[in-house]
Amino acid sequence: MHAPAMNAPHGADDDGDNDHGGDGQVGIATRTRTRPKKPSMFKVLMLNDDYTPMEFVVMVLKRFFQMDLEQATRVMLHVHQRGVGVCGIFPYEIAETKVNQVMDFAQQNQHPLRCTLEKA
Ligand code: TYC
Repeated sequence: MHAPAMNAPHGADDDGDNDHGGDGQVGIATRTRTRPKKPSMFKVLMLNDDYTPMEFVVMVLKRFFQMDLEQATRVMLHVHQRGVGVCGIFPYEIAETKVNQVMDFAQQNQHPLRCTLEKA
């Protein structure tokens, strides 16, 4: 979806001199957003590898994505079988934080587990 351009007042004459209408009066854009723009969402994806223990992946999904044992096991097996799976969908900064937390935790435990972001 394309958001309407902000700060382009009606009557702009596009001749680049900022005096919309050519009458010599210079103005500034005054329109502001009333509704906050909803943040774009990002999928956090877990990637399969041959070495990370299944139990570790389940622990990660429980710890960082608030899944219960059953959910975490289902997602882990999906990733194991299909190569990639969605852990959750979040605003960018939260998604990025989760990826960093998972990568740090995997590294601390010397597992090659990887996690990435993708625009939802
Ligand atoms: N494939 C791993 C194994 O057989 C388990 C695994 C599942 C690893 C999911 C990573 O994201 C992953 N031990």
